[in-house]
Amino acid sequence: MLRYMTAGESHGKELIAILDGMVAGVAVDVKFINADLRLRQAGYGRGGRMKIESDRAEILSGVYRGRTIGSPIAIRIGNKDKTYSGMEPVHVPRPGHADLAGLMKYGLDDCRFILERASARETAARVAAGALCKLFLKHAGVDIASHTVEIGGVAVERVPRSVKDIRRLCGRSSLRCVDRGAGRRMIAAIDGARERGDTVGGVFEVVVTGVPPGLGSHTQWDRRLDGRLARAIMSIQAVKGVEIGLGFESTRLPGSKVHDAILPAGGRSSNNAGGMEGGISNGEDIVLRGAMKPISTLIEPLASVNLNTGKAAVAHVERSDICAVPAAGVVAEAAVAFVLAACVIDKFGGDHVDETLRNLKSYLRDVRKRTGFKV
Ligand code: EPS
Repeated sequence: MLRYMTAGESHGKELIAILDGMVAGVAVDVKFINADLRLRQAGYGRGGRMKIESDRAEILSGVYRGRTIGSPIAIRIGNKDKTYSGMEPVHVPRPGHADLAGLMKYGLDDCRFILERASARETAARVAAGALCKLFLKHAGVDIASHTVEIGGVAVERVPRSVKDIRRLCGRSSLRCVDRGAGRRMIAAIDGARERGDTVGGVFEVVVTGVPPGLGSHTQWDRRLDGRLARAIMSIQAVKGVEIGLGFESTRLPGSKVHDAILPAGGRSSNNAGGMEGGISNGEDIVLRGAMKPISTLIEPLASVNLNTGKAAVAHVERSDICAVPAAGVVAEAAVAFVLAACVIDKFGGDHVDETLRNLKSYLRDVRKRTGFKV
């Protein structure tokens, strides 16, 4: 069973990710992990913290001579801003953050004890664990990319449907957006929010290619791949919605326009299902979207209450981002990579990646024989 866990506070000493259950023999390229960490830090609209940090993964265990050895993999990412212990207590919770709900739950009186862990800084550790899962998935021919489809109400007018197109069309876009015109309008929306002391949210899309059919299962709610992916995306800080394939749009169309006809040689006439039917991957690309609310820390803060005095007060303000949608896309790639790696290991087993791949190949051979489809 593959699992992972993270530890660390936003302004504490460091972040830690532990990935347990990864098979042996996976080639680990720290540069690849660091490239994802860099991407997570990027994107127009990020705040001052990203100018301070330069996130790098240090692998502490589970990798020997550049390959996994089957034991738990601990990864460390140091914080440059480790000012936690010297920070002022926060008594006015920020609407939209975990501050108030967390204080009520944990019986504490300083919002900092909640916000330090609730912060999206934690996603750096998730990205590192997810990058390791991507390296495993590479062996199986699975490739993942993300791009920004909407920010502050400005949406792209064209959507790439392949990982290759995403990589080609995103080019040097600071928003990782394939539509240049829309990208410029998104930047204007972020600038406008900054001038008003406000923030903006948006939507990112993740596309996965090379997914073998048969991951997940229709037989039990918690084995359904769509459910597992939706949970993973929804668990990313500030995400308020997840769509798979055509998503909510499919409710506005008749069945004849929604379902993807099956072609005689295999493949589909369309991919509105987003690569999953009945909670099982069907061999098409997985396509899903996450909706991110605007960051909750506002320079022009909303009304709140000072929990020490019980009196009305404006919410606490601290350094934050205006928009982090492109970064959320990178985090979502990691979240998806983890779920897919876990499902591949569930289905094909093995303790060494060669064993997993042998099982995968023999299964695909069998599917080809039984269906005549190219899988
Ligand atoms: C983040 C680090 C944080 C924030 C942001 C994401 O750093 P700091 O609080 O020191 O500025 O920039 O966190 C949030 C948006 C949030 O809501 O907590 C990071 O590394 O991604």
